[in-house]
Amino acid sequence: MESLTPDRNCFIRNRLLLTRKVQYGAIILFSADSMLRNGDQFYPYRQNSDFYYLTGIEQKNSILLLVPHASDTTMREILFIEKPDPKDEAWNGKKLTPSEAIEISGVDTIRYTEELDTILQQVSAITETFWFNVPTSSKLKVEFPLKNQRELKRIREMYPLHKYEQVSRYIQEMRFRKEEWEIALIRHASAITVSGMKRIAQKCRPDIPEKFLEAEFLHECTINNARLAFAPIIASGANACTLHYTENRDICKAGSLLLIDAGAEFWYYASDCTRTFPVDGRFTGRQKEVYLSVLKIYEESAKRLLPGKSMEEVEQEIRPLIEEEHQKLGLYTKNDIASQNPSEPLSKRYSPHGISHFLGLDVHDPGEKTLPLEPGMVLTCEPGIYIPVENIGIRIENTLLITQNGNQVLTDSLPMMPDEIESIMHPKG
Ligand SMILES: [Mn+2]
Repeated sequence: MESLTPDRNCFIRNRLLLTRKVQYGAIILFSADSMLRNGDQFYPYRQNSDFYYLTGIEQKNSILLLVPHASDTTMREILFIEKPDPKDEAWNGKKLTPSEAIEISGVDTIRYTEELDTILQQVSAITETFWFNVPTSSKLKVEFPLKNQRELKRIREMYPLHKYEQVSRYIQEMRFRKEEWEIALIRHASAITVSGMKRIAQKCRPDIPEKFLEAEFLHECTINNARLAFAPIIASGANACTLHYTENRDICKAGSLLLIDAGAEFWYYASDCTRTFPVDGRFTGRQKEVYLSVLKIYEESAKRLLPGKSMEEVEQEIRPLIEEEHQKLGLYTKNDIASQNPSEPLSKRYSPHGISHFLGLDVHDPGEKTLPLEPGMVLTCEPGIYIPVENIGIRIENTLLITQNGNQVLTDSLPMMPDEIESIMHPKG
C-alpha cells in the first residue's frame, strides 16, 4: 500500500506544467474551507482537489503562491501553512511542521498563513497579474462564496490596479489526462469498490434495510483506508428510478431489484461503479429482459469509448439503439417516436441521463464531452433504463481507462452477466 502513495515528484511536476502553461503573473490557490456541521463540530475535512493536485497537502488553511518569473528563487514557490499552536494541537493533534510540508509537497519555501499579506505586498511589486482558482462551472450553485472567491475579493480590494485572471481552466486541462501514478490509485480505488459491491451482493436478502447494505460498502472502504467518493446510492425497487436517491432508508423487498451506485476514494482518487441485483438472488423474466437491454447498450457504448472519439459522439451514436431496446421492451412504438415532441424525446423518459463522465480526483472530473478521447483519460460507461410503473430501475456502470488502442475496464472483476450475478449472491432459499 505504501508504494501507492503519491510522492512529491508528482506535485512538483504538476506545478511545473502549470507554470509553463500560465507563463506570467502570480498564481494563488487556497485550500478547501472547513465547514461547520453543528454546534462546534465540523464536517470531515477533504482538501480541494486542485490544491491537492498541486501540493499533496491535506491540511486546511494552506495557500500556494507561484511566481515563476521572480528573480529571487525563494519567491517562485511558496507554501503557506498554519502556524503550529500548542493549545490547538493539544486538542486537535499535531499540525504539519515546515519540514514535513516540504517533504510532502516539494515546495522549498514554507511560510505561515498569517504572513500572506506581507508576501503579497512584495509580489504585487513584481507582477501585474494575479491568477485565482475560482470554480467556473455554471452548473455549480453555491450558497456562499468559497475561500478562493472570498480571497479574490479581498485581495482585489487591496490591489485594485492589478489584473485578475482565472487559472482554473489550465488546471482542469491538466487533469483531463491521468499520469501512471494517478491511474494506479484509480485502479486501487476500483478494486476496493468491487470488493464493497461483492460484499453487498453476499449480504443482500429480502427484508434487509438498504442502510445495512450501505454500511457493508462503507466497511469495505474504511478497512482499506479509503473514503466514499460520493454518497452511495443503495436503491431498491422504485427508488432506483430516483437517479440521485441517497437516503437509503427503505427495506429491500423480495421480488424487487436493488441498484447500487457507489465508489471508493483512495488517496483522493475516485472510482465509480453500478450494479443491479435481484434482492432474492433470482431475476424474474421481465427483470432479466430489461437487464439484458441495458447490458447490450452498455456493451455497445463501451466498445465505442475509444481514442479519437468524443463522449458526445458516442452518446449520439448510441441513442438509436436505446430507442430500439425501449421499443423491444414495449415502452413505446415507432409511431410514438414519429409524433414525439422533439424537445422531450421519449427515449429520455426511460433513459434520461448521459452514458459517460470523466473521473479522477472528483467523481465528476473536469473534461470536455466534445473533445476526442485520449489515452490516459478515465471515464465511466453507465447506461440505464428506468420504468417506475414496473418498479424497475437498472443501471450498469464501470470505470474505464482509455488506452492506445481502446479501453480497459478497471472494475471488470465485478460480474455483469445475470447468471454470474445470481451466482455471487447470498445463497437462496
Ligand atoms: Mn457515474
